[in-house]
Amino acid sequence: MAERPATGRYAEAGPDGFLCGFVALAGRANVGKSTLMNRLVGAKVSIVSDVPQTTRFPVRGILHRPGLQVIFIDTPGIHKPRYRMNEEMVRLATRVLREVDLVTVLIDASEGFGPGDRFVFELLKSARSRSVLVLNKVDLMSKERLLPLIDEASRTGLFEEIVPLSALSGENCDRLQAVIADRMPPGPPHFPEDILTDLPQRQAISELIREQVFQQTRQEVPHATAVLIEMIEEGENNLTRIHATIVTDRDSQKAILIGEGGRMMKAIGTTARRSLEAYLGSHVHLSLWVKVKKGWRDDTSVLRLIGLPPS
Ligand SMILES: Nc1nc2c(ncn2[C@@H]2O[C@H](COP(=O)(O)OP(=O)(O)OP(=O)(O)O)[C@@H](O)[C@H]2O)c(=O)[nH]1
Ligand SMILES: [Mg+2]
Repeated sequence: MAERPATGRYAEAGPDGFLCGFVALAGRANVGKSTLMNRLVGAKVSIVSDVPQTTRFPVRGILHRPGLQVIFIDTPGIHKPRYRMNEEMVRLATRVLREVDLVTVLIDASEGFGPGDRFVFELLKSARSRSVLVLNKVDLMSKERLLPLIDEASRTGLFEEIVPLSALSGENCDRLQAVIADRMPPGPPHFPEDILTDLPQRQAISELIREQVFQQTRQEVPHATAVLIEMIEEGENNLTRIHATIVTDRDSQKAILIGEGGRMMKAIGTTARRSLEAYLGSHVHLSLWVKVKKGWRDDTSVLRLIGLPPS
């Protein structure tokens, strides 16, 4: 494990003074919240794709350092909801802002501030939580373009610190970790040291399959898709059998998900199986079925099954 940094509250906490706190990662969709959480925790905890609205419910990832525990909460991207599902996603993300010790707001610095970011700032104001700003994706831009962004962000008066970084390459992520550590309150750890997330196994499995749908399909298809786990069976010879249903909204989307001669299903199944094997540490036999359930994004019984219980 890393040594304590040489300066700041974290270093001053002393050998017996444990710090433990909750930190939300918030921002509009696709700015890199899940990538950053995985980077900070040092493990793949939350799924990532280049499709906006990948994360659908808050996912916790836990950082362990000597004398410090940070419970990060990766939240769904804030966006304009068109379905009940999206209303619940935004509601959960907004609620988390008020429940944490610190909010880390992300923007995609390569795109600059947009109306979506400003809307997030308004939510942050109402939440009245302490906050820091991350200017993410600096690997995609020249450093000269950073200064005006830092100026504009400081003028909002909302942030205690502004940290430019790249969640993807890891550049300057240690700086953010130090900024966060110095703002954690004293308190005992909430989780044992070997726990990196409290996401239940069933949900983690469903997420890893959904990640492949998001990475391999385009346009409306990923948004119109959910993954329901029907069966997980640990068999002999270190083999886990998993049956999952991919639910989608329309026949045309089902056809895309299956693909010509079943090609898309096969591609999703093969990559999902590999990531499930890495996650479970066993061989996996994965059976996938596609089912059309029109209007499922407004159906609270389905939403409950995918971790979005109605408010
Ligand atoms: N170049 C670059 N790409 C990044 C960086 N961070 C994230 N990305 C990419 O941005 C896309 C979105 O990343 P996510 O981590 O899923 O973003 P998110 O904010 O969690 O998105 P939602 O869950 O949809 O709200 C992915 O393709 C990432 O690989 C970065 O620092 N640099
Ligand atoms: Mg995400």
